[in-house]
Amino acid sequence: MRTIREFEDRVHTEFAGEDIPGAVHLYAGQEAIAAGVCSVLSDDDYIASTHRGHGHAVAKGCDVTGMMLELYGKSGGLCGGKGGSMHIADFDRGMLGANGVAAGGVPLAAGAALSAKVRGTDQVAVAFLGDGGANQGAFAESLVLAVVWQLPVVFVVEDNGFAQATGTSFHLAGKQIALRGEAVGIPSRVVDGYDVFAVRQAAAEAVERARSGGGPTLLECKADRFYGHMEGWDQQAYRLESEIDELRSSHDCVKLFADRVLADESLTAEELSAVDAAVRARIDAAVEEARNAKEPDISELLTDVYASY
Ligand SMILES: Cc1ncc(C[n+]2csc(CCOP(=O)(O)OP(=O)(O)O)c2C)c(N)n1
Ligand SMILES: [Mg+2]
Repeated sequence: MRTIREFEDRVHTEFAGEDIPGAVHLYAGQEAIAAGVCSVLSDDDYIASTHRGHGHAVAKGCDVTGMMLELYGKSGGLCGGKGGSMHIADFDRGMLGANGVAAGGVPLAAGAALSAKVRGTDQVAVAFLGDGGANQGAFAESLVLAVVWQLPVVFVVEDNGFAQATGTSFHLAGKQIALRGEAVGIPSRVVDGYDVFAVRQAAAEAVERARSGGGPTLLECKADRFYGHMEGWDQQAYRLESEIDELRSSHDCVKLFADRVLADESLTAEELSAVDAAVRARIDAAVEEARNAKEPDISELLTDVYASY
């Protein structure tokens, strides 16, 4: 969670300096969801991510320097510097890709789960999507196929209260998204997305169900984002500054984690500070390397564009 937060805070600053090209959506505030879910996955398991995908990639174990190089569009980035923020993928880590299409990763995860089932492995696939993405037809279709084929898949809806500037009070049909899973017989529940322990426990049950042949689960994790929808674009006229202040002061998953582990004495303040320092150094080094790296060579312009079979 600290690595994701530091990565995102730093990208926010660097983006303002106009060093980073393209569209960038920050995940800060929602870290407990990616960290809690991915903490119960192995490298062999799959995730399919969203346009707000940095947190999922970090939590699945993608190299942060490779990610930073990718955001800067530099050679040596995880996708050769040609994908940028919204197309980070790393198959070695089972990270099937960020996705510019809302809910675009959902059928990909269902497909990966089908592949695992057909091949007879015990791999699990997780589909991350937003509350807005939950209105896409591909989500409804994937829920049905996951039930019919009893796929080893977990649908993780990240309800951050908004789809761009549109609040869930405007775009949500029905009382909650989890009911859409229940409607087709998928065990579904709402989870506090600020509480990494709650997310981890819910994800562990869901992954165990999927791995042992019990089929799909839907988790609706609620946590608002700290920044606007997208860097350099969103004035956030749709929410009050006091709401953002309240979010950052009372619903910060990193602080809530620290409060809890200090209170139960499972970690000391010194240990937490050491993590902070190590993370800062790691992200500093990643930014430094990304700034100084070369852009992809012109000879690479057409490589990786089409797959050859
Ligand atoms: C199919 C499709 N329709 C519209 C868009 C434009 N768009 C980009 S992000 C977004 C909102 C997504 O909201 P949500 O799924 O809640 O994710 P969040 O941004 O809140 O993480 C929309 C409508 C898109 N990328 N893909
Ligand atoms: Mg949303």
